Amino acid sequence: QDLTKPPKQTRAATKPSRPALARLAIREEPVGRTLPSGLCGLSLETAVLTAPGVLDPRNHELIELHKGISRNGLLRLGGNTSDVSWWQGRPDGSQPAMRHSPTTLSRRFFALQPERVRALRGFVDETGWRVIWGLNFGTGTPEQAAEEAAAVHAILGPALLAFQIGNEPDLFNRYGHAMRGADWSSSRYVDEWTSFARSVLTVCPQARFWGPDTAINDDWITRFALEAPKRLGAHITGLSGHYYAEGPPDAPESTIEHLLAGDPRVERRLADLQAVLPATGLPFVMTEGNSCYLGGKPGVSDSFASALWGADYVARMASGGCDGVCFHGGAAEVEHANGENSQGAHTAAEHVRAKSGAFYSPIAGTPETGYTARPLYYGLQAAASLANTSLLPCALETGGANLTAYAGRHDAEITLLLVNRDLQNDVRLDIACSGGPRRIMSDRQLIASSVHALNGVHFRDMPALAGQAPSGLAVPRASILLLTLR
Ligand code: BDP
Repeated sequence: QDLTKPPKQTRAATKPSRPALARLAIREEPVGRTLPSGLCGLSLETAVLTAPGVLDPRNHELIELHKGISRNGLLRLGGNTSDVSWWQGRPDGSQPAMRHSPTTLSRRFFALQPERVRALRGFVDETGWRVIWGLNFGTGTPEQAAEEAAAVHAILGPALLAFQIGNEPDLFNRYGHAMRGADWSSSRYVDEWTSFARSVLTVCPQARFWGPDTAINDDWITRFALEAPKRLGAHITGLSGHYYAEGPPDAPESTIEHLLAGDPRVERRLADLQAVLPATGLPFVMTEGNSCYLGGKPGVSDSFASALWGADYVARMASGGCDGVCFHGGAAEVEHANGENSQGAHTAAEHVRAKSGAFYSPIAGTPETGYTARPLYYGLQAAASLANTSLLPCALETGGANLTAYAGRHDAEITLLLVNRDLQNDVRLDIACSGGPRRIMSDRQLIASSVHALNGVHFRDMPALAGQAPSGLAVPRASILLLTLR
């Protein structure tokens, strides 16, 4: 893809209409919390560690792509394959007796070799990122978790932020993981989780834990947030959950229009978090998620729409109190199967097919093919421009368009992220700041030839606007505008 050429505009095909007139009022006081520098992160299947050369200090292309998102982001290793992985630490390399056979998640177990974790250490040291490591809670034992944790802790050293124990434990009764049947509940989970964590602490007394890494049940997050610190005290250093905007891929509503319309579940989740987070004093990160589960939907998850969705999603979560979002991806080479189609049937083959495309991954490729940034990647870069800023209250009159605005201040500068997810309406925007008139320092658009574009997504600088007052700004339909004001 040639990022130097502007994309061909296909908009002429649609009827020209008057732009929606929008107005944004930014209050410069009170200044909200400062967003972490690692606001945008990535998440990978644990099983990616079985592929040589991926998370490796010699994988320069992948390292640079990570640095292009953040200089100190969060790389979460987990997913369903973390619950079917085992630590290959015995002198003879043999597999310990697992607590349960792989069930609907995978047809096999994945062996984790110490040398791959050493390569991971080299990789994250190059990127400046830190790791959240998921231990096997699904099919492993507390003793196995302890052995793996001690080894991983020793190898990763300061690059290890925390362990998680179990991926999406609120769905374990669906997967049929060891003895988690119909009576599986958040209280049973917290009890079992505690015995795993205590087992880890006997061999790794400095271990830190995040959790609960749940899929959909926010009441499990609340329970974990209240209970786990009571039991493990300062060893609990963060809270986590997952979110997929759509899915499965074959559901009729897994569309671009639906993705961009906004999701009331996000608002509900933020409200649930607000009720519990302040009292815990712990950071909260969406450690996994993406546009559409089961590997994403082609034409949606890999299109420019995913960039518009992803940028808005990160900023919305951040402005609601979330400290970071890790987008799931990679793992094109990982064979694993889970989940159901819209009829509730397991579709292992479909999932494997989806996985080989890994449609939602912000970064596509393998060490052999090389790597490319997918449209979503640019959406993360756009959202990451709010990192290290302190959020300012915004009052937005959208003029009827599906426009969102987020403002963050850093010293004397205000960074603005404006996301026009509207597929029909261009926007003309006037901005007023409570502290007095401000001028545009820089102005970049994230655009593509159409919301369906699979490549050609690029930032376009608009130097002509520098020094101007922020009024009458064009925010075309399906585009992002990034401004700095001074
Ligand atoms: C999530 C799992 C992850 C899968 C993803 C998907 O945690 O391992 O890869 O779904 O279905 O629920 O794409």
